Formats: sequence, C-alpha cells, structure tokens
Amino acid sequence: MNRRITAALLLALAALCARADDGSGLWLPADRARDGMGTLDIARAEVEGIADVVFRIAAGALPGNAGPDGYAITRQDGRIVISAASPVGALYGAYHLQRLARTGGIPVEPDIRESPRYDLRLLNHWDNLDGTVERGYAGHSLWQWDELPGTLSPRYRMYARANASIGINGTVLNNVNATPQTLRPDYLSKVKALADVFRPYGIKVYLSVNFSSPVLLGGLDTSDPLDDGVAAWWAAKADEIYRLVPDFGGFVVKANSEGQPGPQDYGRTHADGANMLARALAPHGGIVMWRAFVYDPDSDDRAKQAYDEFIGLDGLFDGNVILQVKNGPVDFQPREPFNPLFGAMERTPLMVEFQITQEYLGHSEQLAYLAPLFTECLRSDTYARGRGSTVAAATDGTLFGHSPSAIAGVANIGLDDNWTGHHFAQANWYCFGRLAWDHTLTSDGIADEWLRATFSDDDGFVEPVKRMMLSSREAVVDYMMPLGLHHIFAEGHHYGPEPWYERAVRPDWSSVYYHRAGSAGIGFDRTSSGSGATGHYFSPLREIYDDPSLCPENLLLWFHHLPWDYRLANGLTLWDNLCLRYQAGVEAAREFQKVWDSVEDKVDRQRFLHVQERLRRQARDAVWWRDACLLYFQTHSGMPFPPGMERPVYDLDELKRIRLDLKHHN
Ligand code: GCW
Repeated sequence: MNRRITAALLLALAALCARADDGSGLWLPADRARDGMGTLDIARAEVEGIADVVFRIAAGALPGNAGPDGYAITRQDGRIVISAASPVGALYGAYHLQRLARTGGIPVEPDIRESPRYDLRLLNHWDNLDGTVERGYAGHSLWQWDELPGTLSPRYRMYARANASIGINGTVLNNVNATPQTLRPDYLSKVKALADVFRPYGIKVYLSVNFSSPVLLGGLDTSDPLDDGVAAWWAAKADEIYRLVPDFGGFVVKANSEGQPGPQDYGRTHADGANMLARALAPHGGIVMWRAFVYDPDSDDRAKQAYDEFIGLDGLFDGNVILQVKNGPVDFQPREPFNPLFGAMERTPLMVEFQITQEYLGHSEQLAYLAPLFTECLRSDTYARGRGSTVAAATDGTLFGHSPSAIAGVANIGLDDNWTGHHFAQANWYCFGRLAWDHTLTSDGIADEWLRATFSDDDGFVEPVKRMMLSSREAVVDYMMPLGLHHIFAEGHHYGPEPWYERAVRPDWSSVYYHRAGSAGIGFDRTSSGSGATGHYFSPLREIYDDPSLCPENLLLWFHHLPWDYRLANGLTLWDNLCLRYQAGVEAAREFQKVWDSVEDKVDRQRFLHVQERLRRQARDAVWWRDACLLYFQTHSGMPFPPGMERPVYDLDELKRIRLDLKHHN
C-alpha cells in the first residue's frame, strides 16, 4: 500500500481512539427526551436505562414542608420510587438519580429526601437584542432573536435540560442594561416561544426592563412612577405579557445605576419605582427583582453606597419585591467582604447576585472554580441576630421568614460549542445551580461530581484535577489582587492589570481610587477614622474589620491603609507579604499546567489540548499581573524585592504600553 495512504489511515485510527469531545454535552448523558414532551415524560426518558423507576406524584407525596420542587428517592419491591408533589419535583428526582448513576452508582437502599433552600434559582443573562453579550466570553448570545419565534434552535431545549438538571428554575433573558424594545409585541412573541420550550423543564422566563419604557416605547411624556398614566401603561404591558406567557416570572430592574434611568430622575425613591412595577405584576403573581447596584461619583467611598441608599427604605417595599444585591459591596471582585446589606434589612427580602461569568477573574481564558467564592459569601456570618446569621440564612427565608426566597447568577453561557468558552467554566454554571439548590454542599463535593460526570470517573484523574480546581480561585486572587486589593484592572475590559490607571472619566472607575498607594503605604481606609464603611457591619465584625491586627489578612487592604513596613502575623513587612503572595499565585498557575499534563492519557485529546492551551496563557498572564502590580507598587514603596520572589521579567514601561484588543469576546 502506498505509504501516504497508510499514514493517513493510521492517523484516522489514532484520532478515533483518542475520542474527540467538544464539551457540548456538558455533564449530561445522551438526551433521550424529544421536543414536545411533557415534564413527566421527560423525567421518564431521563432515567431510561439507568434503573427501573416508578414515579409517584401526589400533593401529599412527601412528608413535611418539601414544597413543589422537593422529591424523595427510595426503593420498594425492587423498584426505585421517585415521589414528589409535582411533575417538576419528579424531574429533579430523575436528575438526581442520573447524577448518582454517573458519579459512583445508585445506593442499594436509597433514602434520599431533597428540597431546595431557595425558591427561585435564577440565571441572569446580560444578552443584548443584537446578539452581543455584555461581559460574555463564550461567543454570541444563545437567543436567535432574528429567527424567533418561527425557528427554534435545538440548543434551547438543551439549555433548559442542563439548567433543570442542576435545579435552576428561572432565566432572565436579557441584559439589565435593558433596551425598551424587549417589551415590543414582536419581541414578546419571541419570548413566548422560548418560554414554551423551557416550561416542561420547570423554567420560568423573566425580563429585564428599562425604567423609561413608558416614554421610549409607549410615547408617554413621563416615566414617573407616581404618575397614573405610567402605572396604567405598565399594568397594560403586564397584562399583555401574561396573555402570552401565563407563568411569566417577573421583572429585573437596574435603575439609576451607571446611566440607566430610574425613579430618582423624577425625584422619587427606589421603593416608589419598585412598588409601581410590583403592582402591575401582582395580579398575575409576578415579582420585581430590584437591583441594589448603585453608586455615584461624588461619594467618598463606592463600597458604602448601596447600603446608604437602601437601608432607609427597609420595610417600604411591596410584598412581591425582592432586592437583588451583589455578593460584595463593590463589584464581583476576586475577593470582597460580603455586602453589609445582607442581614441589615430585616423587613425586605434580599437575594444574592453572583457573577458566574468571570468578568474579573480572567474571563473564559483562565481557570477559576467559583464554588469557593460563592460559599465564602453564603457562609459569612453577618451577626444580624447573633452568631449563625449567615448570608445564606439571611436570604433563604430561615432567618427573617421572607418568601419567596431567591438567588441569581450572571450567566457565562454563549454560542460556543462548549457553551462557556473554557471547559472548566462549565463547572461554574454547574456549581451555581447546585449551591442555589443546597448552599450546604461543599466546593469539593460539587467539583467531584462535576468532574466525574463531565470528564471521567477515574480517581487518578479526579483527585489531582479537583485539587487544582479547589485552589484556582485563591491563585487568581494571589496573582491579581491579594491581601484585600481590588479593582485595579485595565480600563474597559477588566482582563489585565492597570494599577496605574488614574485618568478615568469618573474617579471611582480608576484603579488608584481603590488601592491608594503612595509613599506612606497602600490600601483603602474604610475604618471609623476613614470612610466609616466598617460601621455598616454588625458587631463584632465592625470592630474586627476596624482593627488591622484583627482584620482577616485576606481583607486587610480592603479596610486599611497601612505603611509598607507594617508587620503582618508572619513577622514580615506588608511589602514582602504582597510580593510573596503575587509570587505564590504565579507558582500556583504554573503548577496547574503540570497537573493537567499529568492526566493527559485520561482525557480526550480535544478537551486536553484546549485546556492545556488556556493554562499556558493563564500562567503567562499571571506573570504579567505580578510584574505589572509589583513594579508599579515598587515605585511607591521604594523597597527591594524579598529573596523568595522571582525577579520581574518585564519592564514597567513595556507593560504600560500593552493594549489588549478583546473586542472578539463580545
Ligand atoms: O460589573 C459591572 C459591569 C457592567 C455591568 C454592571 C452591572 C451590566 O462592568 O458591565 O452592567 O456591573 O452589574 O450592572
């Protein structure tokens, strides 16, 4: 045989053996359900071939207060029994069984009882009608607005299935920077088409709305929430929506924030605005999720503003309004303390908003497993009603009894074949859903099941890769902004470092605003003698945060401005500690490359190479971060690099010239 043909055949054979996998299947087995199936039929299809299952659905099928989404899995007369109060509960039970089958097997005598901690478990898409995605790093928007409602992409049902499999039960389709067009009749018919696909999977649709819609879309001369005509316009709009989508979930609103319109444009409060919309939705059972992400350039400290703006409104919101609060007081940074609004507004339901898309944690270029970040926030003790008043307890209904309880994550999903750009970013979608269902799950446990279902059940693969995942967020913190530093990103894209950035259009968009480095030291003084932000926390946290010797070191420069030669617990100076943390982050990123190479024979070629290439970039960019930050801070500290730190490989001037073109990400 001709040599060339033999070689080609061998190559083809090798390719077959090396099993290509583009990651499009996520953590799920092959789909046996079909378009048009109802919820219970989907549940049956999902367990086909896994076990002999009987479904029992009845109002009283579960003991206690399990709610419509709860389920139990037991065995009777040799058959697995999934009991639930509703078909959606049964579907969740089916996915639980599927998960067991893929991650170690179904126990002989299962005795599983589950019900979610949060009633509403939502994704927020920051997708625009033109197909771009704000802070999206996985290609264009999934929603094909031009083709809807006539053509339904097969990915819509796959998306619904993936979400249902991890317990997500709602999706906000469009960007919180909302265009009024979303509420036009033609777009509403597209929204209806999506809602129809998602419904059998237990997923409700919500929309972000622009507060000025009555003017911009309705032709009214005001959007004042206290104007009767405005209220009537919204009520009619709500009626129109519910005629098309009878189980529509409600609205998300970003008002008077970053240039968005809002009630303050008319001298009204956030409560006036939220309540007016809430009254339009209330007859239909809809809710308003009103975002607390507000800040204006004139304040002395951006971290105080959401609190200052909303704390006085506690108790003034209607019953179907939930305040949607970002996990930290600034903006989804690699590390922030929890937002002090949690626990502080007893008479208002609050929900946490996390960011799954990695705007500030390396986009979809870098591996950063976010379950440690999410759990760190949820398990933070607010001390609102003494010890044990965690952020989770303050938001899941247990501490203050609010209902419904809710949690949201800004989605990292796009049209990329693997949905999330980086294969490991799928784990962040996954862990958000799992934690929204049960915030007591561990980062380790969730990584374990995700790895086994997604890649391989081989312990030789799972153990090292899981360790890499578990340390990845801390590595990112270390090489980007350790010891409580924050928001020292390059202008605009938020991928690389730009600690020297000072000429922003607003001071609170510059980096120097946040790190305040100078010859006297570094850090933001938020103590009682500084901006006073520590006073927003309950005792004993306010005293702990106020005192640099008590403040957790990982938040030190968030709360304190300290001299470069200030000594930390290990006896070394602040400067040396800073240098060594950056160095540790770089080393961790390099270690990830070694870990990944060590499991090469346990992963399909396609995903192996893809992740390998990203890890290389991550290690390189970690060095960029370290050198940029330390060389720049050294111009202020004037101190030498400590012995344990590798010397910079770049020049500061060279790094200052870098201009990333990240447009292709949007
Ligand atoms: O994190 C910032 C982002 C904006 C975003 C805003 C928000 C949707 O940089 O892109 O806008 O937060 O959460 O509203």
